[in-house]
Amino acid sequence: MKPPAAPRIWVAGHRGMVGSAILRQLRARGGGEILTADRAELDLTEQAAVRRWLADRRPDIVILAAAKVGGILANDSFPVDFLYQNLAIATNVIEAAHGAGVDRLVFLGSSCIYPKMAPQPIAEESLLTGPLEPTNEWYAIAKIAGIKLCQAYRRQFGRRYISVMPSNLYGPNDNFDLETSHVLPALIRKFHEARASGAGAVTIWGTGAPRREFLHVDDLARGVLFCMDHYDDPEPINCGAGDDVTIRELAEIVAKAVGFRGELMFDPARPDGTQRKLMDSSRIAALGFRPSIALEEGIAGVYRWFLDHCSAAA
Ligand code: GFB
Repeated sequence: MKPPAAPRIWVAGHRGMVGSAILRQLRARGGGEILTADRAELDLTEQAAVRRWLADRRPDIVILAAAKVGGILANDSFPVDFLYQNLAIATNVIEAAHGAGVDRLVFLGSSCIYPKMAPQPIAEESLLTGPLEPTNEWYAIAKIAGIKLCQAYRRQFGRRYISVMPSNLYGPNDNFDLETSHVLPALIRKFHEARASGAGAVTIWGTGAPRREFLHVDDLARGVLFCMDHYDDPEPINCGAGDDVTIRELAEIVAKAVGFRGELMFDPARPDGTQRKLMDSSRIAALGFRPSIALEEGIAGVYRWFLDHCSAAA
């Protein structure tokens, strides 16, 4: 069954970095109706509430961008939050979408679903071929369960539910809290504060040697809508930038964007996490999608966003 030309699309998690970027893309392209629900109106970890909300609103398409997310330290420190909340959100929304007759759903995962030692760049076929990276296995297990649930609804009920796997993401509306954030917003804030206070050095977690692939969230949002329109297979589909940098290289780029000229120190007592998780995004490229925002350009834009929205609190 094809979705109608002007579909009703529910973006679950529309206040987050990913959901808000998807909302911007949907609004830019127009047509159809966009549904959202604030947390006060709908708690996605409450099954009965999610069932009621979906049965009442009956969207044609669900984009599941809601998740409990955080950087390496948050993932490692709060295993219950990352496993339970993400499992609950995925199972509640996917089950209730099916119950409400939703035929099309896009589930968002993460590159950390792939085994720690997967061959690089990591193809979709690597899923469940080896042990996970321990610092984020709780989150990864919940995301793998979400992928499998989409596959199960497809197999048992013929639902056209798909899963998109983003690489590490960055962009507006990110979390800039130094304890719970991902590396890129943390570095923006650390360099900004060091420049403002005249500090001569900034300490970066780990050795600086791990490599990460960073995709701007606006590119991801375009990729998600592209997959919604053009992808309909059970296997997850990777959506990454196509290249990666070391954390040291990332720090140099961020320091330059922020105008910090002091020393970069590394703290090996902090976890590095996996050494590399560059994804193979050739499947989505073959369908016709390519990201367009270069890392330097994207970081400069996010720093402007940070100055406009967060620097007073920083
Ligand atoms: O971004 P991040 O927390 O996520 O860390 P992961 C990436 C790398 O940056 C690690 C280093 O090697 C960190 O040690 N790093 C250096 C820092 N300085 C900092 C800092 O100030 N803050 C942070 N956070 N890192 C997450 C997973 O893994 O990636 C999630 O925990 C999710 O499950 C997400 O998949 C995309 O790439 O290590």
